[in-house]
Amino acid sequence: MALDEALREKGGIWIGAHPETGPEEEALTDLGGDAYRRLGFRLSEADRENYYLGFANSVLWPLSHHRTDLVDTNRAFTEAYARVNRRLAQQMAEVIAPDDLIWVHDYHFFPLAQELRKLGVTNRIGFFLHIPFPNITDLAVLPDPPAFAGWLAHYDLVGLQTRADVARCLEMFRATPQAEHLRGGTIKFGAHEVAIRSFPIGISVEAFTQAAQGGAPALMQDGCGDAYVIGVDRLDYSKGLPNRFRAYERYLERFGPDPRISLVQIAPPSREGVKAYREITHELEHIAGQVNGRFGEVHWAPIRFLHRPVPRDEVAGLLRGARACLVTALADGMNLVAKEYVAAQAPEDPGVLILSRFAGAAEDMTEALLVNPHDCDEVAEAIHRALTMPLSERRARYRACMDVVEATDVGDWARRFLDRLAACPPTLSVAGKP
Ligand code: GDG
Repeated sequence: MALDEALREKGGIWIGAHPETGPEEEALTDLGGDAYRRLGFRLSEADRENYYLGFANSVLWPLSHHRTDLVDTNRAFTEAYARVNRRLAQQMAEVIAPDDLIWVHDYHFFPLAQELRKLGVTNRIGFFLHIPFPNITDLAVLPDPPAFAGWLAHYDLVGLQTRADVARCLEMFRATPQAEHLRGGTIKFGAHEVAIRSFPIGISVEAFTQAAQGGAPALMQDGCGDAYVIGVDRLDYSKGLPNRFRAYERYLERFGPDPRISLVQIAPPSREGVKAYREITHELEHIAGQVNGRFGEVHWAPIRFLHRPVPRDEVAGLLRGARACLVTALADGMNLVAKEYVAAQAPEDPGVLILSRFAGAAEDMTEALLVNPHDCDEVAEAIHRALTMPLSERRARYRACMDVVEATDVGDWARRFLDRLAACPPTLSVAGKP
């Protein structure tokens, strides 16, 4: 979605995982596409387990979200991660033209530039990390911690979500003997230079604002009270959903249950092949049941928990209708829901964004109600404050947040990244190649 606009505008090839697993194939498969070529690389069932659910989502994801207790070290995961990246590099090398810019996305592909360089690829290669940059002490859980800096050093441009992420990345390079700091955030690693910069991602503002104008869908029209607070998250332990439900319980305890107000939580299933994700689903069902049993009425449930995907236009409409939005992530690269909620609001009567200090979005959206998501009382007070906030303050906070949303529109974000990548000095030769 984020890249569709850029590819339509500039042309190019999109390469991503084939939607179905199957036997490994020699070459990338054509997936069709009208405005630009889409190519798929096929993962085997074992690769899906060991590479995707394994190293990517049971090692790199928890490591980057400060949950090293959930990291599952397993030799088969490590081996699959290296092999899949090597194979993808070989398949990409067959389709890359000499002047192509290559833009790699996310933690599934950290070693891709290094593998491409080994094959003699000298194109400019950029990388964007959608999730938080890990704390350097946490990198010690990797099977080969020093290799991590080497993976990044083979890119020309590394884009991160926030200035805090850039600081953590530079701290890692500072502790890497082969890395030399040049001016600004540029690192020299052997003969190669890599620039580290923040590029806070955003949403397609106009499209989302339009989608929201349909208003709250049929879902809300029957049996629900007048007002609701909303949460929309992939069901992931990093999103802080149990603490959100507990904070809502604290709100009910402290400010009294009001059958005209509910919490609507949309949380579609995610990565259910990983144990930690199955466990958090049970935990949430348990808390919602407890809170509803304790405070609910025959005609009213304080927490409405939808554990299934909802169509995008309905999500947009529901966000528009909500008096407040709760984003209580314990760690989050950016959090697009925070931006979508603001973009969905009616400017003359906007709702209030309650935003975790640990979401990347909080670095710039400082006029949201910023909270520590671990502190149930603070979140409960923020809910009360949001629901009783005077219109003039709601409008002022909305305007300030909307300025940030507009300044980070995803179309401009992609243009800025690609322009910066194109301006990187050329890689004249790579290790082992003339
Ligand atoms: C990663 C980083 C970073 C959610 N439920 C439904 C639904 N959604 C949509 C939301 C939003 C998207 O999914 C979630 O985006 P987030 O940014 O909140 O989180 P991640 O999926 O973890 O994304 C994150 C992002 O990459 C971009 O760089 O911000 O930090 O973790 O758009 O609206 N959409 C529909 N139905 C649902 O039920 N249609």
